[in-house]
Amino acid sequence: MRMQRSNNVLVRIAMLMVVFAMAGGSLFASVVDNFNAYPGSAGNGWSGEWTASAGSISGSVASSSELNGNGSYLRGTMEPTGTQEAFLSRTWDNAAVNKSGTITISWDWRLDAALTSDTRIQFNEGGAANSSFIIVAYGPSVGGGLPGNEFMFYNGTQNSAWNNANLTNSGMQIVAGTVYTFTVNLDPSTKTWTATIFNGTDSVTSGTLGFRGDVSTVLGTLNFGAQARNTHKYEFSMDNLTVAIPEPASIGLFLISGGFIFLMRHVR
Ligand SMILES: [Ca+2]
Repeated sequence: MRMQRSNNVLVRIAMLMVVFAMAGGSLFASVVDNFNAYPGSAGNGWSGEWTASAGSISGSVASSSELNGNGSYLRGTMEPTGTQEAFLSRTWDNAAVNKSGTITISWDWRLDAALTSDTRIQFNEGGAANSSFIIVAYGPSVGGGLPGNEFMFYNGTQNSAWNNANLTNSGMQIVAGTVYTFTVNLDPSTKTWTATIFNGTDSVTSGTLGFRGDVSTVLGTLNFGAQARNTHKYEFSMDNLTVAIPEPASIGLFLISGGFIFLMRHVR
């Protein structure tokens, strides 16, 4: 009799583990691009390949001068003309995302040639007006009271209108050749975000910032781009792009731990 109960317990544990594994396969995994291929294809959590917007943009997989020893990476060049905004964009499969949970996006990035005076670079998620996070930086002489060669966080008011006054200095300078690790946390439930930038030695962390757009469900589209008032070349490298949604994993752990408590109570 005792042996039979133990067997039942083992079966229940096995069933719980199967449920956990199934959930892990469809909902709990991080979406990662290690740039072993470019522009990539749909699958592994991505809705499609990398796409290029306006401007002359090229991207290719490179392997020498790795970023943080993470193997092959994306080497990108953009040459926007006039006031064009040039972007490389990729969208993760948002259908499986817990839309009320916190989404953590991280990537390694390097500027491969100093920014020219009136070039602006930008990282963001979403469309222009319905962006969640926005990080920007200008070349050395931008004017308007904005700092040159420094990353800035956009503290949006969730009303979609662009306002330079919403830019807050990060305190992190851009130096060509340095590898930076960005970590961005999106909280769609409060339409807020935070970010950390690490340059291999020092890190800066933002306070709580607002989304630009009034969006409680993010689009899942990541944009890495540049804008120039004249034709300027912008060269960068990127690797280790990860989109992580931790809440479902926590729910899984909760379920499995709850299951064990249930089993322990019934095994006695
Ligand atoms: Ca890589």
